[in-house]
Amino acid sequence: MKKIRALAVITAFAVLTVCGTMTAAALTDGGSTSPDEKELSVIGDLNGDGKLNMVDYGLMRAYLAGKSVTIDLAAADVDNNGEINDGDRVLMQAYMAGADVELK
Ligand SMILES: [Ca+2]
Ligand SMILES: [Ca+2]
Repeated sequence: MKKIRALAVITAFAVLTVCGTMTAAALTDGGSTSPDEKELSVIGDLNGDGKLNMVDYGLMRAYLAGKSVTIDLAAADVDNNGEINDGDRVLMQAYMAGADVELK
């Protein structure tokens, strides 16, 4: 019996830990802001909600895949080379991962 109870406690702890981590991750993702934000147009803010996050990255991927999505084309050109391509997507990804990259 003791073994079973110990297993139940460990399982409960594991579930709580996973749930807690997921909640923290969701909160962090939703509230992410960048010190480089500009007032009028946030670079990389493809959906115009004022933040650059996974939603924008998802839109970028969809756009590059040729899907019909509405994005802010000026904000999508994060390396400011005049075109929107995989380089911009990679830069967005690196930026969100916390890499020391500059969005223009
Ligand atoms: Ca956004
Ligand atoms: Ca570009």
